Amino acid sequence: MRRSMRSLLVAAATASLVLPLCGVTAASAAPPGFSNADKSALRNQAPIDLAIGSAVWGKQQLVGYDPADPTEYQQVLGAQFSSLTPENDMKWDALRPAPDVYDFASADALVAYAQANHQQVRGHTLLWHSQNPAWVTEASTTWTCDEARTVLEDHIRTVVGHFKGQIYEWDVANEIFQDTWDNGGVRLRTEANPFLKACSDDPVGLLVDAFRWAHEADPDAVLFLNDYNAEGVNEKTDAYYALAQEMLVAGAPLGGFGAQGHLSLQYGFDTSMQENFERFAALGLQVAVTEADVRIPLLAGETGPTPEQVATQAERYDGMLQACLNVKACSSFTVWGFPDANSWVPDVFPGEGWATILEDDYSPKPAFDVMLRSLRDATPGTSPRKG
Ligand code: 9MR
Repeated sequence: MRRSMRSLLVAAATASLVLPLCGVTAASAAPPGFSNADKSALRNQAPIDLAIGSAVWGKQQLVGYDPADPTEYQQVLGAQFSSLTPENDMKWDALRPAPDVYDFASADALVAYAQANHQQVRGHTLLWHSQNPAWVTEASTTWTCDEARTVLEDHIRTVVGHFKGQIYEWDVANEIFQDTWDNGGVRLRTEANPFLKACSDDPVGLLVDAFRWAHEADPDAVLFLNDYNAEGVNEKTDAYYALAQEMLVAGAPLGGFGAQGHLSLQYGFDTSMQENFERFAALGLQVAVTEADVRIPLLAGETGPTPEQVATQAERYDGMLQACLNVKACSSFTVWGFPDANSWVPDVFPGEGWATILEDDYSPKPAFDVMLRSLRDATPGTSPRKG
């Protein structure tokens, strides 16, 4: 029989609502108002130097939030996580319906919810080849580099400035490297990314400036590069490692490297994740797991995941969490949404799913349980990590 989390979650969420707001922005700050007395909540068991996050689509889940009458989803989100990442609300297509129009409605709702629940916010994302509005795609066909820079600078300064002091980590540049299987192999996306394309003569110069603009708009936010297939030491992360060094030498306020952590049981687990994090940490950067999920391919004749698959999924989540816990520079570990009904996976990978840590009735999967245990084991009480 499944354990219901409902009563515990309601207790934890309610407790959070009566505590004063503290305006916490530093990644290392403790989630205020939560003790490790509640053994059922990830955020309460985490070391105080590690934020535990989830993606959330504010437009669908948080607009209209009433602290006195939260939905069950909102209760779980508040009870379990100390950090939120806007799954879609801070992307260009959400924030920039037209060149001269900024629409912060759903992103503001997300930040307001986070503050009411003593959560930090990871900003996502300022420079990406996907989810750009049609006007960007159209205009970019004729952009000079100067024109692209003007549009990007205005966006970064306006958006980061709007959320100044409210966002502790920003994914400034997302998925800027191609994959090994793409035409041309692992190199900067100077074709698919409209800004890098317009400035393909000096794409690194554009990246350095993008980080500078963001830093000037909010000096306290830690600024990240972020990508998928970036967990272990591989050709793509070698390219990021070289880029990070180049950007740092050029004086860019680069502060972190994020491995998204979108895994599938179709593939093995790359055990070099900790080693990869360690090399970025040695550059003086923070690291983070930014979008963890572990999708499960349906086996022939099965209508859902097998117990073995569910157990392996738990191991993979824990493998990523351990890599993060073992590297002190790992400042946040974020799962890419919950429950399975909200996951992006089935839309994109037919035949795969069950990728999140909670069942659709919010009962915990083994992946949740093992993460809770590992967080508890990593710290004696409300302390930083051991080691
Ligand atoms: O989860 C997001 C989904 O709702 C969107 O439809 C999709 C559009 O590209 O983006 C998803 O989030 C992506 C994230 O922003 C960047 N890394 C990959 C994530 C999964 O596609």
